[in-house]
Amino acid sequence: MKELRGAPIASGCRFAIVVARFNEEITEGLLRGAREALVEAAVRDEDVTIVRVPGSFEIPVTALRIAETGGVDAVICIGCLIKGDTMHFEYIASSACQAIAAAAAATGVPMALGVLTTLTEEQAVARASAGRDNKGREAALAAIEMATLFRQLEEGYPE
Ligand code: DLZ
Repeated sequence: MKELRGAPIASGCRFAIVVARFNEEITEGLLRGAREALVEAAVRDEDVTIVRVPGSFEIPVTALRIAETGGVDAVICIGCLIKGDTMHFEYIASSACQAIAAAAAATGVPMALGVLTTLTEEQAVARASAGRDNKGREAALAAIEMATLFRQLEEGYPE
């Protein structure tokens, strides 16, 4: 029996982080969490590209375009939708999340979901604060695990 799993160290892997500017104070907190996780995984700064977009609605097409270039092992998607802020909350949240999943499936490049969908700003602040529960950090950890797993798949199954 063979068992494959991702590794906690991802040196040599390349990542893009697509960050929405809408609700910027929150998304910057998520970005900090993601960057810290990448540093802890020994990912070099030059292997990380941060791409800023207007809002969460623009994340999927940007992630798709980046993945199509073939230059990254995984894309970390960061955004924040707060229910009170928009009557379109459900539309943007579900279309953005579904389109990110579709982009990952279409390109074969792992895309980690670090898009918050919260009922209140307090909930968003809690999820973007420094610490191990930061959702940007959690998204980056998923991206690291998937990137290192897919590197193993590309190398072929070990005998
Ligand atoms: C327009 C809008 C609204 C009202 N609310 C949010 C939000 O809570 N979070 C977010 O990331 N983006 C929001 N946007 C912007 C849209 O994502 C998008 O950038 C615009 O509709 C332009 O296409």
